[in-house]
Amino acid sequence: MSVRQRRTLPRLLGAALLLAAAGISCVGAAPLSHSAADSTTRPLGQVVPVPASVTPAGQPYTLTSATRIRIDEDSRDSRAVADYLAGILRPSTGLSLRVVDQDEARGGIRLRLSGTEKSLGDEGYRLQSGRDGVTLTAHRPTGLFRGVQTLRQQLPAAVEKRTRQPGPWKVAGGTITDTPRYAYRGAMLDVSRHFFTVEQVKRYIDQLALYKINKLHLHLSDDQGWRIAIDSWPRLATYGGSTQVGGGPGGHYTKADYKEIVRYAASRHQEVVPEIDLPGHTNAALASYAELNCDGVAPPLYTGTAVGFSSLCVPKDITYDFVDDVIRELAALTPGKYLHIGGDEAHSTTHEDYVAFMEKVQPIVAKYGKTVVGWHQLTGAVPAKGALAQYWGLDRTSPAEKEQVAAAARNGTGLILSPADRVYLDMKYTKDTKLGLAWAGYVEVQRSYDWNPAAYLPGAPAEAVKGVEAPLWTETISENAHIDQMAFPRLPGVAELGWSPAATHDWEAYKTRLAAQGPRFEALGIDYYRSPQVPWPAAR
Ligand code: NGO
Repeated sequence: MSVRQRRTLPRLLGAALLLAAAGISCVGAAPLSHSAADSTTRPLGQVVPVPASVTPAGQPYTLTSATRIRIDEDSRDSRAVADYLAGILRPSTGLSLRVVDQDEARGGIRLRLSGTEKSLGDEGYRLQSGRDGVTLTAHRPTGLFRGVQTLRQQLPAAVEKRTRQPGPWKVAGGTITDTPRYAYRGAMLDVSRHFFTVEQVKRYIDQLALYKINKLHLHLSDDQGWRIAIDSWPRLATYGGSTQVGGGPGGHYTKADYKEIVRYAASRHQEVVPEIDLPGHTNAALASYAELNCDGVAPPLYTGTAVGFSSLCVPKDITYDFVDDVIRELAALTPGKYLHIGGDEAHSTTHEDYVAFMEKVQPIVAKYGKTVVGWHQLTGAVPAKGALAQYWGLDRTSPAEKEQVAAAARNGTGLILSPADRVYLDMKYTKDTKLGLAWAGYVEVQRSYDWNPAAYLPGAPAEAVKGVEAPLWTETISENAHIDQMAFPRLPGVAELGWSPAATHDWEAYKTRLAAQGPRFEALGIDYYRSPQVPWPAAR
């Protein structure tokens, strides 16, 4: 036993005693026991996000060469989930794991869609595991996909590797029944400040899937770059997308690229929420088309990191032709419900103009069949019926600003919570973090996890909160390794806040479960921040 392990074990046992004392074996994960140190069978429910209900019982299931993945006949959706699961398990286990109709085999891993299990909702699932097999039951295919993430995490971390590993491959026995706390559990990637390729976005989508994130918000335009091809205004992408922070070459998505991102996200049961930031944060557009500027003069492209200096010309008619074209083309690429229109930091737009602009633009979003999302400054105008406001304030945000958002929430505007001093993934962890910004303070792992979305904003009713989102702004982020460092391990904590019942919230228990994700991050090639707040297992 290494010194590190000797230090970790008593902590694990301490946590086990605490959990046992709290008597929470049926809510959240099974209590830890000595077997936590035995990496072959992870105690049932020791996953992130922690499931709503966990009842350990009986023997584990062991995957063998006889294991089949069984699906209901004729269900294309189940087959897609089964193929995805097999794709994860085959390389590391070396097992064939053939996908078969359920009648062709017994036991094994069964993916079962049930029309009668309505209480599982769109995303819930039940996992039953015992000596003879594992059955995942869901009302919808998305529930099967979420259940697969739990199943994956019940297996040893080495299952994530892409080369043959020794095993054994055991799933602890018992029953998990799990549904999400919030319907909106998002992650945002800013592809404007630095451009990220389709492949890079897919890599992030795969990482998000493991933690049951269901919304991928793409920040597609900002002062530094316009990243989506719009046929009626081609220079937006070809010129407005031609650079990025620091002056690199930038880039943009063709419509085919973008459709591929949307398709891939859908295959991971994620909905893409596209954002065109308006009326501020628009220098890339203003630089591309002189006629969008009040003075008719196009500014140069911008590669710095200041905010708040650009604005569309609110009084000009052409502004709304532009917005209509962009939203029409973007909505046509968007199977999802939402279209994000930004609205933050419009410091170069007068208040009157801002209100007038939002009054004209929100109906355009509705005209093309989408629901408005805006940063919470939208509540300074009149949010459209059904709109969501994304709150990105922080502890020191003025009471008046908080109250403006809370009042809108009391009035029916839904909230997505992204408090910058909690869940902005671009904030430094500590003063020593090389990447990131610090305007909202340092955000260590505990701080990003340890808050309650339902009670966060004073005066906002709990029912107004539709979920949480972790934004990753990319002024300082330009590579996969940077995304990894900033998102991991904070992102899984935000995912847990969005998914798991409030009753399971407990930093002490969470940090132990998070620690167990360390080897999984490594197996997946995620270069995460080794926060000293988390009792990571000793490297093997
Ligand atoms: C702010 C600003 C962004 C920055 C980000 C950096 C919002 C909503 N607007 O968040 O333009 O990139 O901070 O942390």
